Amino acid sequence: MPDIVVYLGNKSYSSWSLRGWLACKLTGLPFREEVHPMDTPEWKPWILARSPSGKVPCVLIDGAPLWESLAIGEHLAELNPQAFWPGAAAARAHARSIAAEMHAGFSEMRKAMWMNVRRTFPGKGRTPGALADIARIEALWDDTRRRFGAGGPFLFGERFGFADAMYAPVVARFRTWQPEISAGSQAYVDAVWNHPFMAQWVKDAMAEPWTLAKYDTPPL
Ligand SMILES: N[C@@H](CCC(=O)N[C@@H](CS)C(=O)NCC(=O)O)C(=O)O
Repeated sequence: MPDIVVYLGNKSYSSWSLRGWLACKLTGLPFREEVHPMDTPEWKPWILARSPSGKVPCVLIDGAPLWESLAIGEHLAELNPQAFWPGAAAARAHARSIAAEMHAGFSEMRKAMWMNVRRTFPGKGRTPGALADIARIEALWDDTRRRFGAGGPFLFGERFGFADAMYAPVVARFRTWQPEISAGSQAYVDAVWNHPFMAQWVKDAMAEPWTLAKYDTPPL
């Protein structure tokens, strides 16, 4: 069994950390986690001593670093392939495409509606760019669920997989900022939010001792 350690930023605020941590959970294997508060004087030396990119998440697997959330998902999938990606080739191609689209995109929404699982800022953050990104995300979720999601509440049906993990921070953002979304999107948000992995992350975030004012202060 490989030895797995994952380095993370604040569970309250670090959306990329959430993706990497969910990938570790999807392996079904035990792993250790180390969380360090971001935006503190000790942060940069701490993460640079552990992550080649100086960013979280970073996974140490048998002593070798693995970083960038998409690479983490692809590599950890080798440990438990059926948990990460759909079995059918066409569904798997689609899952990889939407995971990559999340990794590369939606910068306007990410900037205007940051992740803060402890707070709600309803009605805020609705910049034109954020709303355009949200429209694309809703269309993508709807298309995926219609084509591949029969039989369960997740993007590819019954099982919460790596594509869901990539969108889990968007789910958290939608709960915080509460943009107007369709009933179908809301059902997906609720399913992901209530998944036991997500519930564990949120519980841990609630118990964190750190606060970062810049993420706790909504825009005017
Ligand atoms: N493309 C990276 C993004 C990683 C990233 O931006 N992580 C943020 C936290 S959410 C970070 O480490 N920020 C702290 C810093 O840059 O010092 C991935 O997919 O993992």
